[in-house]
Amino acid sequence: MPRRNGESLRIAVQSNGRLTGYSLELLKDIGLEFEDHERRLFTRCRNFPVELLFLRDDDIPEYVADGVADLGIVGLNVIHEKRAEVDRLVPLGFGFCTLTLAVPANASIRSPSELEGARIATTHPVSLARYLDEEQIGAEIVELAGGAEIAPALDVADAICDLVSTGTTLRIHDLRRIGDVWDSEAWLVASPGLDEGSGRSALVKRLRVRLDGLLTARRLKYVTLNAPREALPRIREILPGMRSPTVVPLADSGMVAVHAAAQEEVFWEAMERLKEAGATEILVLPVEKVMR
Ligand code: PRT
Ligand code: ZN
Repeated sequence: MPRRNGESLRIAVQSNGRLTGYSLELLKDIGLEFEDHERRLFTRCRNFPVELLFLRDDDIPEYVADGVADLGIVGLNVIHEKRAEVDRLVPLGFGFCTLTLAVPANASIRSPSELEGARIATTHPVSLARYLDEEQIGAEIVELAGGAEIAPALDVADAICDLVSTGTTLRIHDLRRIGDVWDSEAWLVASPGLDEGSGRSALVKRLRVRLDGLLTARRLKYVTLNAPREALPRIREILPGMRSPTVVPLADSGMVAVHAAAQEEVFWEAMERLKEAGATEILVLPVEKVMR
């Protein structure tokens, strides 16, 4: 790995997996320009003092905890599992999954409390052990490197504890969910050793402002419509998240154009109600960036 350039930030990203595409897109959306060189170990950003380090997701918490990387993008499940001492900065809105307990569909077990004495196959032994301890369930943990979903069919285990997102894998293997351990998503995490007031912590602050702007923008919609002036109170009831709209009189007497950012998703139902209230030419536009 190239020597560390003193004042540049190093961000650890999964090199090749479920989080990679989302992570790189996020970094590009907050203005970082880089080539990913098929995600070789290391790349430098062209327009910002940032270096990206491409790693297996399992290694990211430790690299960030040790300060080899200043920031990392990794699933909460891996942070729990590695018991890594990292600061959690921002949940990123992707990589959603749930660590779930499941049994063969025809098993008699209906709830986690009935797992007493059972063998549970998992790739998340630390998280499972903590859960069983908290719930006071005496079960045996069968630790696997992967493929927990086939363990019951091979009679290696009576139940599994694995990540689930769509539920397709459980269905394909004829497994039934009996309970959840916790929910996970990808987080931006930081090294606890990052000095306040140092050049690097100033860079982290800049990136966080951009990230907050991006994540806020994804929730915002920009709404424009024309309406009779007297319909304005009703329109504000239909779009409660609309803050201080701009209202401009139109040449047509009594009609106004309304422009506003709405803090919420604007669904078809809301648009239908706006139309009923007298609004026309209703446009709902995505917002790309925000800075307040
Ligand atoms: O090579 P490397 O070690 O970096 O990658 P990896 O193979 O360990 O991880 P990867 O790329 O599969 O997942 C990276 C992260 O994505 C995980 O740590 C989670 O935070 C998150 N994530 C989100 C998931 C899933 N959804 C997920 N469904 N990780 C794994 N799965 C697996 C699950 O283990 C099961 O085998 O997908 C299967 C179930 O999916 P469904 O959709 O059929 O329910
Ligand atoms: Zn992994």
